[in-house]
Amino acid sequence: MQLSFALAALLPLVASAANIAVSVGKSGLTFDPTSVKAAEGDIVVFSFYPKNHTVTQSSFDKPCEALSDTADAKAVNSGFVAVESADTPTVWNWTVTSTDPAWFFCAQTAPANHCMGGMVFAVNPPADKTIAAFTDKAKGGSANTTTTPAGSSTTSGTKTSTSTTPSGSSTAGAGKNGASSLAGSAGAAILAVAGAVAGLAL
Ligand SMILES: [Cu+2]
Repeated sequence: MQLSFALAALLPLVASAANIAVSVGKSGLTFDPTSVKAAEGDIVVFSFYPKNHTVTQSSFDKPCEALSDTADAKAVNSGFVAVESADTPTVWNWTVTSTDPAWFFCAQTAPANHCMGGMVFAVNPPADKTIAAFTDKAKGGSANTTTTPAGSSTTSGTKTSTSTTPSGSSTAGAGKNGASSLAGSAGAAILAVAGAVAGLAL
């Protein structure tokens, strides 16, 4: 009787220290999940995926700026964790010391700024400071005008194709228009040339 009573009293204690799994950079520039609820004593088990990310504590107001150590607490920072293969993620644990909200970002900035790409994470975000709001702030970053979560990597990728495609298609269009108006004024040779140009452009 007494023993079972003691066990029943212990069970909630045992159950309360949880391991919370979070993957870092597993599918793009993301923490997954983007936020968790954690109790004091819980362990957040971060699994780092390629290529090179961090878990760095920041603040709600400045998502992409590392928090400084205070007299009370050391700011949480995994440092850069370089990982070769997605088959062997590197695991890093952080034990939650308080139920207060804690905000994190990835400090990688090359070749793209991961934080401004939305790579942020929160523990116990309160109702008035959601992870969505935190992510928006991160994406706004220091340059509010550059919206893109897709960031610089996608932009540079698209730049090449967009600069070639419009110039190519507009040349072809001009060639065709020119061809039809020239055909009206009977320039057969020029029409052939225009056709060839249009053909080349296409
Ligand atoms: Cu990252």
